[in-house]
Amino acid sequence: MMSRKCILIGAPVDSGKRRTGCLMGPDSYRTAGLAQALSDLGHTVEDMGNLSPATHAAEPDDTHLHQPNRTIGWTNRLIRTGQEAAQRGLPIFLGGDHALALGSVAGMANHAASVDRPLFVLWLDAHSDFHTPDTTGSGNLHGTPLGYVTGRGGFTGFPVITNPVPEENICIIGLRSVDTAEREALQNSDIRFHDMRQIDEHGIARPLAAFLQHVASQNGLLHVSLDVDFLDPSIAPAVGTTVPGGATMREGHLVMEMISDSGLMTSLDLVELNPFLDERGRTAHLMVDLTASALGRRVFDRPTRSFS
Ligand code: HAR
Ligand code: MN
Ligand code: MN
Ligand code: MN
Repeated sequence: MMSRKCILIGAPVDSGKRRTGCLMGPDSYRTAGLAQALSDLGHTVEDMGNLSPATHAAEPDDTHLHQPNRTIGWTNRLIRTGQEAAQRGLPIFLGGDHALALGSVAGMANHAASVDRPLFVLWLDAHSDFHTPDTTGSGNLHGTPLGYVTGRGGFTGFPVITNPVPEENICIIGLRSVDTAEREALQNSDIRFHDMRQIDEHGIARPLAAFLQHVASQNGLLHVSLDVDFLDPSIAPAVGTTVPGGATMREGHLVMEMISDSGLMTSLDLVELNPFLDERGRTAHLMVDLTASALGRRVFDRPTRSFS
């Protein structure tokens, strides 16, 4: 596995929903030993510390949306910082809730355009996060990043999307909680999406391999957005929006190992960890272990011989 320069970007975004606690995420990943795990794999690690949102207006008091202006401030900050970091290494965004991905993905899309390569996005999540400010029932902006980066309308006051991510460049795996408006929009889109039932029937490796092969064939950059709730709550309880029936420990690791084998990943979000809800740090540790798998940790250097 190639040695990478990993750039840790603390993004304690907590404005994307009403239940707070994700602001403790970046320090929880640090406490769980993320930097050491990466350097043990031979990577260089730079920690940029924790960012704060760019200056933004006070929140309106008459809006359906929760803290839109703070999320706008975060989006501005993360687009700029992410784009700059991507020129120097592999940004790892330490969330923070999933509203951080409005900025991280938009920043990666700008970076990809600047090097004249297409951006692909692998979205590992129980939710599709494809709402717009007009369709969200909850008003929680962590449910909107894929709507924003694909260039859907309604994001008044947010940075204008200069490089929309084409729908056909996005693959969502792990779905089991999709709102009606999202379901309709998704079914009318070119996004590839795989719900848990499909994974139960056919396994998680097949759709992932097909997507990775597609990314490689297009010489694409690959942004991976890992939402804690992709995983089953029995192994990853530290998240506000638990949905039963999620990915197992081995499905999670297999996804990350295949990403590592592909050599395609150029940026990563670790989102929705709420350390306030964790049990002795187990979810933070699991997220660190999954990140290590995505960056080359293996039991053996090559596949073991099978019995035959
Ligand atoms: N779809 C629901 C909403 O928009 C729940 C969104 C939950 N999103 C996350 N990230 N936790 O996936 O409110
Ligand atoms: Mn999400
Ligand atoms: Mn989710
Ligand atoms: Mn959602």
